[in-house]
Amino acid sequence: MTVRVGVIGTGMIGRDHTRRLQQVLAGAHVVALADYSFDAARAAQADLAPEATVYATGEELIAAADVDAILVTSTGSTHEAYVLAAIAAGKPCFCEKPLATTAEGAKRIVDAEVAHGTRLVQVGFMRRYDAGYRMLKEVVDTQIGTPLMVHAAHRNPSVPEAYLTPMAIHDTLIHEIDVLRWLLDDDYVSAQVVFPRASSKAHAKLRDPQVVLLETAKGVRIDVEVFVNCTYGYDIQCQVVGEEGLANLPEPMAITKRLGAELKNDILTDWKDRFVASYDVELKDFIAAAQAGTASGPSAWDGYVAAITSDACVTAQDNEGTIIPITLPTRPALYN
Ligand code: NAD
Ligand code: ISE
Repeated sequence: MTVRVGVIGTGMIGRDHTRRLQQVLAGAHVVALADYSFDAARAAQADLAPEATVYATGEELIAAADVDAILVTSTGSTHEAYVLAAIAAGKPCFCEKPLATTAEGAKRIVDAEVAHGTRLVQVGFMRRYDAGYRMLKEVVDTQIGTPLMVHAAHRNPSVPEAYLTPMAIHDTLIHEIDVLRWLLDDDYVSAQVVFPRASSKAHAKLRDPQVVLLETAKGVRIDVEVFVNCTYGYDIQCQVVGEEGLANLPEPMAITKRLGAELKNDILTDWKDRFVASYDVELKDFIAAAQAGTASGPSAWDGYVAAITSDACVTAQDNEGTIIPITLPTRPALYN
């Protein structure tokens, strides 16, 4: 069965996912598009999905009889309402991160899905599908002994002026929040943030870099450097230290050059290139589950836990050095 998909939000990643569904992956076809900017939706239609219908609102798209499944790739603050509408319509829904911009909003989605009784939501935490993280998890699970510590870094070459201090958590660290929980099969119990000497590229509304310290229920200590104006490239690092050894996330494949009396490798600069394959695999997973009328992969519960953890980290930013406890509610059976 070919899944007929409606895409809400045809900005950068909405267009990229539409391209994937239309040109790369089998089993799905984009039949509907909507964006707050009608011109943006029309442009995506012209460039990527000429046969799709453009709807004036996301709500109309969700209600359309010929739309089987929904992709929510609009601005983060709009996700909650669209995901709730998709659940109410009983349609599988892939939602880019964040699931919602508040923990309360994410909880409303969990409650709605639990009331529906089966999974319909997949959150766009694509790193769980990355071949490097999967190899790392296999080694952590089987070879290096009990994990004790994680040292990680999330570095972007630069960010726009509108990117502010809390976005380092909600927009950027959120990937580590999810993937490290998955990697360690653990949950967080506290967060703390400290700010090193500021980069000259930081400004009044953006403290950069920052170091987030997380502690897990099993006692693992995690430090993540978030440095969003690191200048030199897009660089994701992750090292897990276990009782008997340590394991590093592999570097992306790159040609080693001996050139001009130097030995060098290029470093990627764009997150789209770094995780290009994992975006394909996450959507393949979404299509396969949607064909059966359900969802798999990162769940609404994972989105909710990420939102609770993000909120604690933002509180920790506002109270530099203070350890902020993280308490999770009981996980509903649907997510076991
Ligand atoms: P973008 O600004 O390029 O696109 C967002 C689009 O949403 C715009 O076209 C805008 O007009 C539209 N929009 C705004 N309000 C809307 C509404 N109420 N209804 C319908 N459309 C609306 O942003 P982007 O970079 O494509 O990011 C979109 C989402 O994807 C964000 O939540 C972001 O965090 C997430 N994202 C995830 C990753 C990842 O690595 N998984 C990467 C980038 C972005
Ligand atoms: C962006 O929104 C993403 O999700 C990227 O994966 C992340 O690396 C970047 O920091 C975010 O701004």
